[in-house]
Amino acid sequence: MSDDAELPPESKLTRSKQRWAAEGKFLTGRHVRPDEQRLPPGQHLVKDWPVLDLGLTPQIGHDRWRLDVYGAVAQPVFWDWAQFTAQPQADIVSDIHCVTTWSRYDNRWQGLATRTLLEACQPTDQARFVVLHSYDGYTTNLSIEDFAAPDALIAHSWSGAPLDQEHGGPVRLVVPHLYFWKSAKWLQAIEFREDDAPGYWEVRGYHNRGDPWAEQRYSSD
Ligand SMILES: Nc1nc2c(c(=O)[nH]1)N[C@H]1C(S)=C(S)[C@@H](COP(=O)(O)O)O[C@H]1N2
Ligand SMILES: [Mo]
Repeated sequence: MSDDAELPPESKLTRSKQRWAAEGKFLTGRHVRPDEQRLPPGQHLVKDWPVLDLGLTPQIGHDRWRLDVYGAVAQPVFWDWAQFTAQPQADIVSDIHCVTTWSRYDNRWQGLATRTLLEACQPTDQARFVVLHSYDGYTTNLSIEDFAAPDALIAHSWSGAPLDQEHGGPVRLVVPHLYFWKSAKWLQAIEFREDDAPGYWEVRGYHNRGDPWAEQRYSSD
């Protein structure tokens, strides 16, 4: 018998998970970051929660709301509200860092961890990027590793109550380790892609990745 036979089985999914884990440990530094480094460079702390968007606030009732997950996935997902809320729930506390320089600590979110979604939709080996599509026409792009960060989630609640419409309710993405423009409000669809497709702000001068710790604010940074 060769040595190979002794190894546990590997699959596309376990390989992807290993890739996410290897990336993720460098991305979600919050718990290993000393307190005095909790605030990224150039940011200031706020207690309130500012509203920032394109100025359109889509009114999407639970009856009309759908989440479509498609593209480079083995199992496309089309959930209505009942199906979405029946999925395993995550409860995550994280900080917000907006590129306009405000940060807000200790936001408590509930929803579906992006890792749980990845298990459901099974991205193909070729899937490398994710584009979020919102009900207001907004889009934003992420690498699949950033999307899969252990503290990223598709949130329906904040501070124990349904997410306000102005903050993206019924459902928004939350990706705490990147600037907040990556956290799409009024989420409608998640598209998995083999190639990158810069979104609304990414084609208007903002950084393609947006890591607040590296101050990746603008395309030239
Ligand atoms: N659908 C959608 N999502 C969006 C935006 C938007 O205009 N439309 N703006 C982004 C930007 S620039 C920021 S800073 C945050 C603001 O979220 P908040 O209004 O809940 O603070 O949402 C992000 N997500
Ligand atoms: Mo923003």
